[in-house]
Amino acid sequence: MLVKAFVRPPLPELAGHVIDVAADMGGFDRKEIRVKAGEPVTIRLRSLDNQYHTDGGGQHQWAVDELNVSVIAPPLGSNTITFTPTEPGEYQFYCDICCGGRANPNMQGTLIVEA
Ligand SMILES: [Cu+2]
Repeated sequence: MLVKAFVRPPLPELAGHVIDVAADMGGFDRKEIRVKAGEPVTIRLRSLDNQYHTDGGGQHQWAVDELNVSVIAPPLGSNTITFTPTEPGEYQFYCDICCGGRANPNMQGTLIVEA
């Protein structure tokens, strides 16, 4: 637990509408993300796992098939993707890299695009 606290320095400020999502082998730190249709949003995905994880090598993914969006965070690092959802609705986001991939209920959540 202590180690985890030490490897989480704050991330720099980014312009625009940024939603921070963190992932480790236990899953995403948020199961639901709400965004507005027609407004650009940046997902900043952070992996809290190091490269010694045998399953996925510490990488995690945040992907939504219907929106053609996928970003992969490196071990103990972050990566961003910016997109503009156009169709209101509920979409499943998931990671397909680590333990069980998208079949793992912890490694998925719901992106809600509001009108
Ligand atoms: Cu993952």
